Amino acid sequence: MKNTLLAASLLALLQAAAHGGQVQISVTTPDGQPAADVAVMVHPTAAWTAQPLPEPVVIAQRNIRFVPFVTVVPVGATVRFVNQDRFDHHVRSQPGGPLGNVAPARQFEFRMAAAGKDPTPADLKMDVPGTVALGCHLHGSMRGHVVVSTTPWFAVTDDKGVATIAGVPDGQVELKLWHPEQLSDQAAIRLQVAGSASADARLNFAPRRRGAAAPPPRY
Ligand SMILES: [Cu+2]
Repeated sequence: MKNTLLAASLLALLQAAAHGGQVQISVTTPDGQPAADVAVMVHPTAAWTAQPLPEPVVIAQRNIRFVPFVTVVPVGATVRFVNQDRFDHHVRSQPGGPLGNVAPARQFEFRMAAAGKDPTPADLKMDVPGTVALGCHLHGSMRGHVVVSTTPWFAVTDDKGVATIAGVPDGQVELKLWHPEQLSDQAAIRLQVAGSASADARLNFAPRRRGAAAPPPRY
């Protein structure tokens, strides 16, 4: 009986180690509203084991928008652009930041044929860490963002301002936050992960509201 219990708890420990911890962060604006579209990257303080690269990460062109608006990929991953609109797009990287002075981590430009015509997806390997603002030559209002992360643990906050990151190794971690409109870096947050951990954060600026009624921000 004792041995069975011991074996069971050992197994639980091993499983916890294999799956890692879960980090949840809740991000608000300076006036306490939920902050969506915040990229959250979890950097363990200790060295970590390299993680396998994900399958190509899809950014759709849908209804004259990039979907999702903010995409995070680990460095070395492939981003796949897929045009789901019935007209062409002409995707390009462009300078980012509210002042338009942040050089894209990778420069590219390509025409995407309309869906149904010749919907060949365009694959791009993101091998330089940083950020890339996305635009379209044909539709000036189209905006999107890619964060190329040096850590494999990340997520983007949802409409409730919440991001959940699974599989984080136990131990001390630093959370780094990024929002496309930020002028200066957000304060890093230190956390101790032991199975799970949660944190609250407040942006150091008020992002413009983005929704169905409001046009995407223009820089
Ligand atoms: Cu377009």
